[in-house]
Amino acid sequence: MPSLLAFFTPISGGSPNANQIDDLYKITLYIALVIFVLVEGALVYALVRFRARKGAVPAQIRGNTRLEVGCTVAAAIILIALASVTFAKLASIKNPPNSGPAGDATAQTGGHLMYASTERKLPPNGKALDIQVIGRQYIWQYVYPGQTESDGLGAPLTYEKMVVPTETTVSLDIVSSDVVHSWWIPALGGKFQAVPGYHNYTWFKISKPGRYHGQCAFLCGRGHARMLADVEAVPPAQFDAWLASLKQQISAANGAAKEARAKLGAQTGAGQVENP
Ligand SMILES: [Cu+2]
Repeated sequence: MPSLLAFFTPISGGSPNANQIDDLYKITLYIALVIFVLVEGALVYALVRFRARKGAVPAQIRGNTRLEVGCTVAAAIILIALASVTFAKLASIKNPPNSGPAGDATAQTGGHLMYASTERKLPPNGKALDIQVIGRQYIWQYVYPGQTESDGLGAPLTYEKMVVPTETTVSLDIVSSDVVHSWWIPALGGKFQAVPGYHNYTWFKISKPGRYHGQCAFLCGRGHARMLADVEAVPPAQFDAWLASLKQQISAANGAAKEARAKLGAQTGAGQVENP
């Protein structure tokens, strides 16, 4: 039975906000199931019990105030209950919690303490790992904190696969470089659009190492189907080592590019080379 119900409810298990969304669906589903059984049961009972017999004249009933008021009040009570549960859970879906004690201490601040705004919700202590998600036709790009160059450029970045530390609250800043895309890793929470010129924010916090799949959820052009996304959660120490090696690779590539530009500049004159 649980697996059958899971078919009707969202994927969850990756992050607390995804779990809360799943809980809300389940509560609504259980209430709807009870109503479904009651209504369909009454219908089937009436069909069998009062099935037409030759020459039978059905009872002529015109209105039943008590029944009508009762149905309206019951529906209103259900509606109020669903709304109350939704609003009670909304805060824990929108507002991220602090990172756990085992969370990534260095990554949490990302070199700076962030400030919450009306759009961007942050954990109570203001510390989260800040990753920018950029939608591009047709690939997801992720920019991690920490520049490799003194001029503020050369931030570590990856495509398609995002690597994050476990037990750490990750705050996502979702943007687009071209058209509207939609960021969605079902097990890690709700869907967020990447809209050119706007910032949308969401978060997740993964407790155990693992891999979570998703893909662009908004038709963005002919390569849309290839726009896959993966989030891999690794222990904080492993994340730090991974980020350090990524920075090293980017630094080395920047150094090599600088050298190549200088060499080309010496041959053709610096004015001929782009970005001398
Ligand atoms: Cu797309």
